[in-house]
Amino acid sequence: MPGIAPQAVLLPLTADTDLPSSFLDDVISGLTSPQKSLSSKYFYDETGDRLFQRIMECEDYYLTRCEMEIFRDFTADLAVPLNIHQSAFDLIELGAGDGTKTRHLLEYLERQRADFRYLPVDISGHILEVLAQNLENTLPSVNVVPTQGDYFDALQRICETSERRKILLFLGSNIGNMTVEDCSTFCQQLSSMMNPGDMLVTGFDLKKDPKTVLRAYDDHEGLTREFNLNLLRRINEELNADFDLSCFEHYQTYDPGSGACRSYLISQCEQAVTIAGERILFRRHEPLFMEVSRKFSHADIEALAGESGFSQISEVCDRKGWFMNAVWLKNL
Ligand code: AVJ
Repeated sequence: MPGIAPQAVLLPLTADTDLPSSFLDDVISGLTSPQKSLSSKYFYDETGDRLFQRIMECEDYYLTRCEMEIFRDFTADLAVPLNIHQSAFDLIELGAGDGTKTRHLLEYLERQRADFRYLPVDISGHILEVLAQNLENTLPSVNVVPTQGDYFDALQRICETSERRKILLFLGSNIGNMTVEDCSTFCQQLSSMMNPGDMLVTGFDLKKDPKTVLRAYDDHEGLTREFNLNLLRRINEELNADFDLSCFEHYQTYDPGSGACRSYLISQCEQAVTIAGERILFRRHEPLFMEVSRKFSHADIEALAGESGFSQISEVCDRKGWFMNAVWLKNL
C-alpha cells in the first residue's frame, strides 16, 4: 500500500457502501417521493470534493475557520478535559478527511507525551492515504492506523481489536447534516458502542445572526449553488440521466427558530427528467430538497448529550462564539 506510513497497519477494507446500485435506488426513491429530495451524502465525488474545498476557503463560509481557530489557539482547553494522562487511549476520528485541524491536537499530545494511537476513519481510501503520508512526513512518531469504511463498521472493528479507552472525534459540523431524529439515533448508536470513561468530541455550528448563517450557504461566489448543481451533473454522468442544469435554481433558507438551514433546487419550468429509463416529472417551481445543515444552541447540545447517554464535561468555542467543540463523557 504505497503512501502509508511504515508504522501504519491498514485494517481489512469493508465493502464499498456506496455502490452505484444503492446510489441509483436512493436517487429514484428520493425523486419519486411526494416531497422530492436527494441525499447530500452524494455531493462528494471528485468535483464535489474540490467544490467543498473552495467553499471552506471562501469568505462567507465561516465554519472551517472557526473550528480551526479552536484547534489551533485553544488546543489545551480542548485537551485538558480529555484526561490524556489517565491511561493509554485510541483517538478515533470519524470522517477524518485530510486532518488539518486534528494535526494541532496531535502535536499537543506528542509534546505532552500522551500514550495514544491515532485512528482516522473515512469512507475515502484516497484521502486516508494523503493523511497518513502527511503525518508520516511531519509527525513521524505518532502511531497512525487508518481505517477505510463506514463509521459504525470501522468502529466495530476497532472495538474488537483494542481494549483501550476511546476518544472519538466527529468534527466539522457534519452532525448538522442529519435530521433531528437521525442525529439522536446516531448519538445513541455511538454511545452504545462506547464504555464508561470513553469520550466524544463533536463540532457544532451554533445559532447566530441568521444573515450570517444564510450567507454561508448562499455565498457571493455562487460556490454553494455549484455544489448543489454538481449532484445533478453527477447523476447525469453516473446514472445516465438528462437533468438540464440551466432549468434549476439554487434556493437557500434558514429558520432561526429550529436552526435548520436548508438548500433546494427549484425547477424553473415544467419538465421531465429521465434517469436510467425512469421518467420523473417536475412542476414549474417545484422544490427539490438537497441538504439540511442544522445549527444548535448551547442548550440544544447539552440536551442531545443527555438523551444519548453522555454528560457534557466541557465546551470550547472560537472567539466570536460561532462554533463549539463539545466534549461528552459516556455515562456509567
Ligand atoms: C460538510 C456538512 C459541514 O453543512 O456546512 C457546505 C457541507 N454544504 N456548504 C455544511 C456544506 C454547503 C457542510 N458540512
